Amino acid sequence: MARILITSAIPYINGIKHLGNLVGSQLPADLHARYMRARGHEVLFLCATDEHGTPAELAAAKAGKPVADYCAEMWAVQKDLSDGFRLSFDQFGRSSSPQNHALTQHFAGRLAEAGLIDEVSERQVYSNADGRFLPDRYIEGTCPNCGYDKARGDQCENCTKQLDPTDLIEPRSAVSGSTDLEVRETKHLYLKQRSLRGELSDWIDSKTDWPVLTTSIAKKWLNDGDGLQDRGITRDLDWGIPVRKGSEPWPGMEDKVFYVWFDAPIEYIACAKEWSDARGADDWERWWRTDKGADDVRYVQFMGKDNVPFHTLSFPATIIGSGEPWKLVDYIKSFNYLNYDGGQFSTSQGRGIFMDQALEILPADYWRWWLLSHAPENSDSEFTWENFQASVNKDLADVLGNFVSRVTKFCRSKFGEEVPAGGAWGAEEAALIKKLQAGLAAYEAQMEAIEVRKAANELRALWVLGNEYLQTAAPWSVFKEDPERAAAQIRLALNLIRVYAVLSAPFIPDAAAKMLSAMNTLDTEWPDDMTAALSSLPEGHGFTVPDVLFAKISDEDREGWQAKFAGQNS
Ligand code: B3M
Ligand code: ZN
Repeated sequence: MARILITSAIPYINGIKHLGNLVGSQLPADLHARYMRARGHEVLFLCATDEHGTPAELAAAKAGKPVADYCAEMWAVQKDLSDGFRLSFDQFGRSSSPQNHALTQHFAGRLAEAGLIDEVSERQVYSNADGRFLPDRYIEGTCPNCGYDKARGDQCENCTKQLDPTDLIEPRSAVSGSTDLEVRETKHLYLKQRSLRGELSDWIDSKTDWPVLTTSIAKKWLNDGDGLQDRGITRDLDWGIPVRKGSEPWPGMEDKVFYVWFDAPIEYIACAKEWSDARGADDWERWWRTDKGADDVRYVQFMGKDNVPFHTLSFPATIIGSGEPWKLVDYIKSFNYLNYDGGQFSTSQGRGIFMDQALEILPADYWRWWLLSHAPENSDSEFTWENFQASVNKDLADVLGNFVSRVTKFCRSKFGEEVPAGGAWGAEEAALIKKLQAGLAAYEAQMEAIEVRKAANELRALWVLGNEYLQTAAPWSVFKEDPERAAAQIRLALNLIRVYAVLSAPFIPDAAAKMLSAMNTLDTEWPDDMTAALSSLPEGHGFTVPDVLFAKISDEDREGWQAKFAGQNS
């Protein structure tokens, strides 16, 4: 048994996330957490809301609320939606927590002591029309790297290059659109990332098992010459973590806060402390400090590709630079983008399906299955309503749902609602078990490797084996001549429902729970030995026929949703 620390990129507080955000971090992280728990490992699965920065300030202003109140409300909304999608976080924290304030200030103090912080007088963009300094992401303009005309001052969405606002060509205020911008003097702290280049480079080179998407982005920014710049880690804002050197004031920095990308990843650590504090325990350091037991933790992070530079360079620079024995990430699983029906999902334009809307239409499992089985791993992928309908109807309703329904209903009508006795398994069953055992090994291999789509394919293949068996064994015909033989076949099939529930739970936890409850069992033991697992429900064990597991999506429904979402997006 191993200990596995899992974090998902922490979603911004402002607004409800769309399905593209969900499949790019939280959902696959949940899949991994559920699988690892099912295999008996000790898992700590953390996520939080990312509450600082201008987006939060502006969203609160728009809602006419104090920013702290706005964040508290939106945290509750996001928490509710995570629960709705069955994201099994051990803690859903907040980057505005006192724990994160203290840890962020602690790291800044350590970095200063290590000589890794420069105080730099810099010229920053001030908007006369808006009467304020403009934070990076509220300046828009043309990317000097790729020419994209809606690049933000912190990063170009199009080519992922991290930017400084003064790099932008033809900058304008994203708040008001005003181009009446001037540059004023202000003092800021810079993290001297460049002096950590060697260490970061060696560390990344040692990660030979990382996905190509992760290492290619990391190396691109590390080796690009201008890739690893010293980074400003403070901002002229009201809302955020006040700049302090540990618990001491930082002279000259009184009105400033840390940059949101400095404190957000530190929340991964603070979140463990929130989890520990909430339970009145003191066990968070065994997950995070290598001098306190975390040296045998495996730490896996999940994120969209645009977040990779911050997790392969900036956050490790904070950790390494602190000179303290904090745990560094072992594996970074990153994702491409999910597109929506011929374009991009967009929060600002309200384009696509958002988490709340999705759950209003259909239960979480339908979405979980489609999203995970189409995770944008090797390239961007696309949501279309046709594809969604086809996947749900075929994989979930026709293959898995139908198996469960046929087996339980047939048994009820011929043998009653208990696992039938009599008969024996023969060559057909032996052949099936052999195939199931091999299929299970393939499924496990993909789950261990966090190959999400491939794992979904292997799981589907396991479901198909059950259907094929049922089709060829045909207990409904056999029953007429040889009821004992039919009983043996159905005994296996009922047991296979329990096995499917256990194997499928990481993908579709609600359906899995329904299947287990219909089989009247709490036995969630992993079917390491298929033969034994298929006898776990004994003869005479009672069960019930479950309600329809997955309803098919009709053409009418699909067209209705298509129109509803198209209208909203136009
Ligand atoms: N909130 C960006 C995002 O949600 C950012 C991630 C922070 S991870 C420390 O994509
Ligand atoms: Zn660009």
